[in-house]
Amino acid sequence: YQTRFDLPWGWENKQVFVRFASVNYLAEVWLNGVYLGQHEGGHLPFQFLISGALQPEGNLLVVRVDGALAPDRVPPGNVPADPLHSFANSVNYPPGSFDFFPFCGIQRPVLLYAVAPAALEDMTVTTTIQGSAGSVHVLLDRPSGSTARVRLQGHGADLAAETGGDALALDVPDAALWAPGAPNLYDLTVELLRDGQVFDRYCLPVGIRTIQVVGDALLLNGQPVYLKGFGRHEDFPVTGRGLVEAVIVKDYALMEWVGANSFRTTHYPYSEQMMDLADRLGFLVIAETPAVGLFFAESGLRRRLQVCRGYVRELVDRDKNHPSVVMWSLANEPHSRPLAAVPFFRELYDLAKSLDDTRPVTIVSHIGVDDLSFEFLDVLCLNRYYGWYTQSGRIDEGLPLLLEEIDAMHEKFHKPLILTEFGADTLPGHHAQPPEMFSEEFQAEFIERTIRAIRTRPFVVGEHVWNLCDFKTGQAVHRAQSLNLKGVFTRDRRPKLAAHKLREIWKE
Ligand code: GCB
Repeated sequence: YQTRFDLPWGWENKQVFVRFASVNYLAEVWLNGVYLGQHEGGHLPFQFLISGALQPEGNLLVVRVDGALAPDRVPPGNVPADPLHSFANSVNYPPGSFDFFPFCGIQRPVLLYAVAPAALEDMTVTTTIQGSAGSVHVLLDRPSGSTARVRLQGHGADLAAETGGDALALDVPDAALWAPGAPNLYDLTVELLRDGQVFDRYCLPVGIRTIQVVGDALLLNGQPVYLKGFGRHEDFPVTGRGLVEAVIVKDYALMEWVGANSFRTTHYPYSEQMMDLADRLGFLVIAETPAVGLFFAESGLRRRLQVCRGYVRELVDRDKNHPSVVMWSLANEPHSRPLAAVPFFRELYDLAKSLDDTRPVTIVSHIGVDDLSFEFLDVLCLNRYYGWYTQSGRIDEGLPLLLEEIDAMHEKFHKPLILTEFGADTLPGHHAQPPEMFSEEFQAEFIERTIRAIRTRPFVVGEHVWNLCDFKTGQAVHRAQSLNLKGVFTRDRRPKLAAHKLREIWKE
């Protein structure tokens, strides 16, 4: 990819950066023939300081993108047939070890931005609650010799404080807490001053809320919370994974219509536009790294771990200030049985906790009770397809197995459990009575009965249907039209019967 641009007027004495919101998979970047660097992995932002390489006019920005699928990349692809990695043995083309199309390229905006010569580097905002009061804790990474002035406004509050240090707290009496259904946000403004002059300013919406795991309960603002929602994909006809803001707005409208309060960013971090709206609309988000389809054969393992460490850092860095984000998911369906997986995830878990000790950390598993990483992870997340991939067509046989399995997990680990995937492929317009696989009736019944069954277990704290919409995937014998058809909406966002059924249940 290449493009030319002129330096905007007035930017001569500033630090100018070029920022890529997502390039999948490996990006190498040049400006005016000067190599700026590279970034590995899609769905997370990166930037380069380009002041030194800029000219006033006709700057040439060049990006080379390498989207090859390889076993030592994350997510992996072209994995040699290996007993440790079941997906590699199925026929999937292109050969990703995951079930979605490996769209590559520049998928989100590329922006130039300019900041003051010495600027605020970073800020971390966390919140606590005591009775009806809330506290907003602000941690600043800023140039020395400056003073920070912090102001919090909204919901009748107008609070201010100044510090020469790095940290301060603002106490908000009678705080308007953030929650689904009441996504109250305050406006936080941070100004940096030197000799009484403001030289940098940053604004951030802040939601006051807490999230905790206590025993086998998940508590939002100290009260049990239940997640109703979906896994989803950034996927749309024609544009693939390229950002389309209208689709984001549409998807939120559909999720609100159906009564969802939550989603997981399956299987990679979603766009920043999506995350901003989650704060504003009041959705609880499980934010997932791009680590899907991990396998633990020795070859390439250290490298995959290094890449995953980078993803955890970059994800927490990007999304830590979103009140909507209530949990980090380190990976989806790692092939975790080999013992090598345990130290691998222990390292990632410790890293995530060291970066953010305010949110629960999990992985989303298809191993279940034998997944030893659940010993230290905070929440049990399970993907299950009894009645679909196994006991096909026999919901009656599948449901007792599901209950037996989640009971065993609870018995062993005593932690809250979310059924993070369940669903059935469905051809829109195909009907059957009695319900049979691929009919709209089967999907609606499958979803309803699964929900009613798991809700009999008090340790279950959430249900995420797979998937919000049908989505493009690789070619495979079980993927007609190269689509995964488990959407309760079609790929062009029309409801199937199951969407109406969910709306009944979730609005009950
Ligand atoms: C899963 C995966 C998801 C797939 C889904 C399916 O367990 O996490 O990526 O798309 O199953 O439909 O097979």
